[in-house]
Amino acid sequence: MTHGATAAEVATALRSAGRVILATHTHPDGDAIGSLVGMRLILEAVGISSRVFVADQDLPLPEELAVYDLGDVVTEDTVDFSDRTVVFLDCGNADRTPLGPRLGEIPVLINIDHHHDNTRFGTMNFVDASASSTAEIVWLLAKELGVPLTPELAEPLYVGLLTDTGRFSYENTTARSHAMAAELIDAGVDLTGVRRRLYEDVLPAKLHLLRYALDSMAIHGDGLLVSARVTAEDFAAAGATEAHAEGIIDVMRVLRGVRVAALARELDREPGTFKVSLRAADPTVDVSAIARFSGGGGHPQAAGFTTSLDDAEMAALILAELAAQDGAGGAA
Ligand SMILES: [Mn+2]
Repeated sequence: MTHGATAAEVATALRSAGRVILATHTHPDGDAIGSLVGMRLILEAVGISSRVFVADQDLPLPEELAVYDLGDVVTEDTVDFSDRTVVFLDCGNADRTPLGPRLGEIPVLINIDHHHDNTRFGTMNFVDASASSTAEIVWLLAKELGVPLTPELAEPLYVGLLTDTGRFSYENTTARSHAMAAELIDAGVDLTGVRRRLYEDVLPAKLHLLRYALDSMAIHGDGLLVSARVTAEDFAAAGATEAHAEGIIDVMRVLRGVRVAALARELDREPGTFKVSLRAADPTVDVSAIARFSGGGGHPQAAGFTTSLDDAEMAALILAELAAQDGAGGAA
């Protein structure tokens, strides 16, 4: 069965699941962790115990996400799929998990996600591209399963919602997202605590890295594209890690006239290779199509890919893809 499942069908499958493993994509973000933690609590509330899979390379989690209880985490070495139901959350395709080559061993694989280009790799797929976040879908499933929102459940779901909507500023933010936020806040989310942990308490390394990024900033295509890149050397000089790059692109995407922002970060383990984040500042642009052209993926408004191109080559490629989208009937 690979048809799109309904929320009721997913709820039924979850209720009847015996032993559950919850998994997400590599480099888990706020939505990935918020959805895992939320789903674990929801299953617990209906009497189903689950264990969370996190790839070895992703541990330890970034400190702002490590505060949530994932229970006794399983990794590549300890995971056992026999007669398990595996629930993937926020994972658009099998390449985004180290479990990819082993998915065939999984008897029941429930794929719950909001990426519009999700490859439907589950035996049951619940993909709602109109949801701002996977956390939004998990919140809907909590209702479907009759699980009340506790402060403990509400907070991780709020973190998923807040981070995937860029604090309610991206195009994926809807009335339903705000309605969800209102319910979660009523349920007791510590708004001040979440805001401080995720967006304040900033270490100098983060602002130093921002400085290096802005120093490298270049504007291309008569102002349509803004790019910046931080090298491994910049990371070292700033005393920064990958997590400190979070948010830099949001500083860039607000430039007047810009349609796409691109931030490239050199991978520490692969000198000369850059992980590029793309953001659309124009809702008619689909940056996920640009990312897919280069072997990546994501959402229409936020996507990414990996490249060894230099800044000028990368800019030329992005501008060419942008022109191709306009030519294909997109807005001018
Ligand atoms: Mn997400």
